[in-house]
Amino acid sequence: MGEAVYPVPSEWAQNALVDAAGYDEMYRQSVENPEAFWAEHGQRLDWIKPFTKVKNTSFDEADFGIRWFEDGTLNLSANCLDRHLATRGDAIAILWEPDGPMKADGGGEPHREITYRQLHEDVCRFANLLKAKGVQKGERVTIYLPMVPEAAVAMLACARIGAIHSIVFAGFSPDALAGRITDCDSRIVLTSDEGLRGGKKVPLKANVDEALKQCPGVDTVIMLRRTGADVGFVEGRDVDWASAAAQQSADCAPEEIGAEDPLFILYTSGSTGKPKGVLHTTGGYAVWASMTHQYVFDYRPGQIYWCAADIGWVTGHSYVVYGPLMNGATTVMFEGVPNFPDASRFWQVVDKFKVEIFYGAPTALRALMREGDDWVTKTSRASLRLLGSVGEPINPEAWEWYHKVVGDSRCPIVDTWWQTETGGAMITPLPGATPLKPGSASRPFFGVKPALLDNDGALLEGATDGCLVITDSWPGQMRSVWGDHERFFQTYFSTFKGMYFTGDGCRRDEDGYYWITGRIDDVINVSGHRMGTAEIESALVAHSKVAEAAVVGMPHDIKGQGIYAFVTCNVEVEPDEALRRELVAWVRHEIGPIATPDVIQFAPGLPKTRSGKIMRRILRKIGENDVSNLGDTSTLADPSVVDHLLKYRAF
Ligand code: 6R9
Repeated sequence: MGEAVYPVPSEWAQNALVDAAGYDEMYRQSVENPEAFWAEHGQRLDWIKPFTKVKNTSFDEADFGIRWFEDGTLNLSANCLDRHLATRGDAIAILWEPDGPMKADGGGEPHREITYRQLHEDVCRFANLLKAKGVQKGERVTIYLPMVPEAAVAMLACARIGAIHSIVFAGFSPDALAGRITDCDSRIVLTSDEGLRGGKKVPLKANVDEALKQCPGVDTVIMLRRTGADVGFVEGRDVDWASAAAQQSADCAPEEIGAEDPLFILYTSGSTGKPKGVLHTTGGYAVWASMTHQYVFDYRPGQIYWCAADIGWVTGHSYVVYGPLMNGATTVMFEGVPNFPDASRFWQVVDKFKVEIFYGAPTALRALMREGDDWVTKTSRASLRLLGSVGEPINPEAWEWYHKVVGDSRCPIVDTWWQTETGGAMITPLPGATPLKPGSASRPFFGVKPALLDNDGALLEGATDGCLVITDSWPGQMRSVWGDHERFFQTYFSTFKGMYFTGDGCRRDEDGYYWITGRIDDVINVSGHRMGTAEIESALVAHSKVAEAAVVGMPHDIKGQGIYAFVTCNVEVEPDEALRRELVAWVRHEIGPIATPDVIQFAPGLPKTRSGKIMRRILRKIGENDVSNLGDTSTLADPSVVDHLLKYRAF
């Protein structure tokens, strides 16, 4: 059976920003002469002091460094707000939809429409409040907020004064929050009394109070009232958001920020150790986020655009807030979940706001697909023109459903491959230029030079499978790991010398299309969220009854990958169902619900080599339910361990 190919619809080929020939030409320029290409496209921003240097980057150990537009200065909040005031001040910047829909009888919470002018004012007031609390340029501000417009206000206020924001997803536990606050040495936390998601309340302030027991350095908590719940309030430390912001002036001149000054830190899981603080700087990130947003979504001012990601993930940073606002977009911000109060929710919001561009995650699509087509087809969706996918590989079946049922076979799908580290889309179709193949992220964006290597680092040509690397820098690339520049180099540039290693496996077909096959390191992708197996293992062994643990991925119909944990208990412990439940609850408590193990298999021992290394290859195969050939097990210290694992495996 040949692969399906969906040609570019003719109205797209005619009207899009770039067509196929345009893509080829721009791509060629971008890789043949990056200096000239980015000197031109760097002009898309308003600079305070224009840059004269464009690219100064090396992936080699001797002169390692990544700098873009390094002598330019700018302010990102001014690029998102001030620059639009004269032309689009009364246009809607943020269309916010609350967790629960309005009821037929008029009850329920209304949506909010925030114009660029209003957002500018809110950001200025909040920036002044941060300054009044002593926040300095370069200082870290931790943001632990639900999907409310104030989250965007907080980000932009930090950018306005040059503070570095570190957003912690509001689903993370107090422990996970505390670790991130401590790592970046932040003394101020922004939160709300509670969050609302899928009709359930999330005790955010209580989580902060709990976390701060471990963080003596935090002296200020600014709390937004979202539900009005009665929560703890520490005099002298806690500040009421609304009343404190209202007292501030609505005038706040944007600070002059160097292109290479930090913009934000975002913690993400890697294959080893605790989560890394991925550091992005200002100028290159801004060029990348705005340019990819414009070209990948063929965005034109006035269009209603909705990225359904949470601001706790990089997709929310680049494609809910920064990219769209730099482009003067109307960006929808949705507090809720796809299946509350029912599985029509996404498409009802699309109809309500006449959304033209919708960008979501395969895991949500798979969950909705399972509920049946009626939830979709009873809505109109006539406003939709373009669909996007991000976060994990989209299986062709879900792609076809998205295309046919959600998009009425009318809307191209841009399957965008990228990472927290890359700042924005890297391998992606452009809707007017790229024929689509379901399941393929297709071709590189301008300036991106992907390559495939074998395990020994040899460059592979033509149609092949390999490890995906990027051979040259692009403006949106992360600049460092917060507090550990050496770890940055080691993690990404030491596996294959002189190249950025993505951690993903990939196939390239005869048309030069890239097909991401998933992580090849010890990272698993659960519902589009990255989890380091090491993190879950360390949570498990922190339990007093657990001696050892090993975690691998397993196939999961909805989540893409699930979490399969092998656990060895202390000798005196008799593992049973109660302990299994206790451990599941424990991991949820230690990290958060996204780390909930799907399977816990108790084992008297883990397969280890004589030198004591866990042979993860065997565990991975069990997790994948592919046990017909476990490979060479002769180097195991005790091969009988494997028999027990196989006998009691979950599938
Ligand atoms: C943006 C984001 C990054 C990892 C990445 C890869 C997977 C993301 C994908 C995709 C296949 C796509 N991934 N997009 N795999 N097709 N379109 O998700 O960042 O949370 O850092 O995850 O997600 O494995 O390496 P992040």
